[in-house]
Amino acid sequence: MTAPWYRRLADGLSKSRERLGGQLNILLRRGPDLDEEFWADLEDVLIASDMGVTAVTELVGRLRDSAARHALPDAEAVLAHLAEEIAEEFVSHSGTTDLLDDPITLLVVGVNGTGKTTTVGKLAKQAVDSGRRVLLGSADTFRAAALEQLDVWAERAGVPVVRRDRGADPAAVVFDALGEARRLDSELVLIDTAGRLHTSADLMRELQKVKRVAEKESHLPVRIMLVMDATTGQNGLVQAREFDAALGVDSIALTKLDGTAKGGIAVAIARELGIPIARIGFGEGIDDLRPFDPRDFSHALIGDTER
Ligand SMILES: Nc1nc2c(ncn2[C@@H]2O[C@H](COP(=O)(O)OP(=O)(O)OP(=O)(O)O)[C@@H](O)[C@H]2O)c(=O)[nH]1
Ligand SMILES: [Mg+2]
Repeated sequence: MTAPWYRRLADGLSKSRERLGGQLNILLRRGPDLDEEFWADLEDVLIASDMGVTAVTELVGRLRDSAARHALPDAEAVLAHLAEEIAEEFVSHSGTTDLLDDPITLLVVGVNGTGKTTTVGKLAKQAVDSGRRVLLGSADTFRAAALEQLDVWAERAGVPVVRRDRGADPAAVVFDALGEARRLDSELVLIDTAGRLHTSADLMRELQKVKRVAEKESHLPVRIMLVMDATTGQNGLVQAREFDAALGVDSIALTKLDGTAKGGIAVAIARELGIPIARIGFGEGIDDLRPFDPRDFSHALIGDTER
């Protein structure tokens, strides 16, 4: 029987699944032969899903080796094994992370509009529901509606939120929030930050200052989560490298997977950045943010509707 949450994941990835699964079916219908054309076309289909040339070359190489050893006799056998090889890219290059299970202060960063505030809200609600003491800090003092937006999520989750007026120094909000977190003995502190372009040196310096203050004031270990919009595709990798160079990114939340047919970008993230994906977002609802499981994700991505 298929678990309801897997159904939801598969639904969330339906654009990718329809595209990728459809193209793989076309490959299958051409017949069982594992000739050069089959391997070349398989590579093309996977590269078109934004997995990245390096990852695709690697995983198709492993499938070819298996076929040469007669472990995979025909096209159907190769495609049946494909999800496991995709999962292996995550396992061997980035692994997964359970950092959100630990007591931490999490700085949530990323370029404009990737889904930071929404992700903070969903994480807060989920953590509260599992019985943890959560505190939010609103270090986006730049955007007019940011404070109200976080307040709505805080209310929904029933958690305190520390804020200052618009235009205040984000590092000062973090200072206040972490003082309050100590007082309340919070187990998870989520700090929402303003969206910024990775190319803006001033704004990246501002984040470095926020991190320094957090490390000084937090009673919990400080970790950085980068929120990436999956619809940005390969450009997201460039952004991620800059954030990583400036701050050291511990984990990634990959959002808006429901809005793209190129969900393979998750594979490129693992292979090319080596940073584990902690959460995936595939919708606007509170349940549409989930821990990342390489095998479930890979199966949902290429078209298995049951698991
Ligand atoms: N479809 C879909 N929409 C999402 C997802 N995550 C976030 N969104 C939407 O994306 C929009 C932007 O989300 P925000 O959370 O405000 O993004 P942000 O990164 O905080 O934006 P800034 O603070 O302006 O940089 C909102 O309309 C969200 O509902 C997702 O996984 N899927
Ligand atoms: Mg925001």
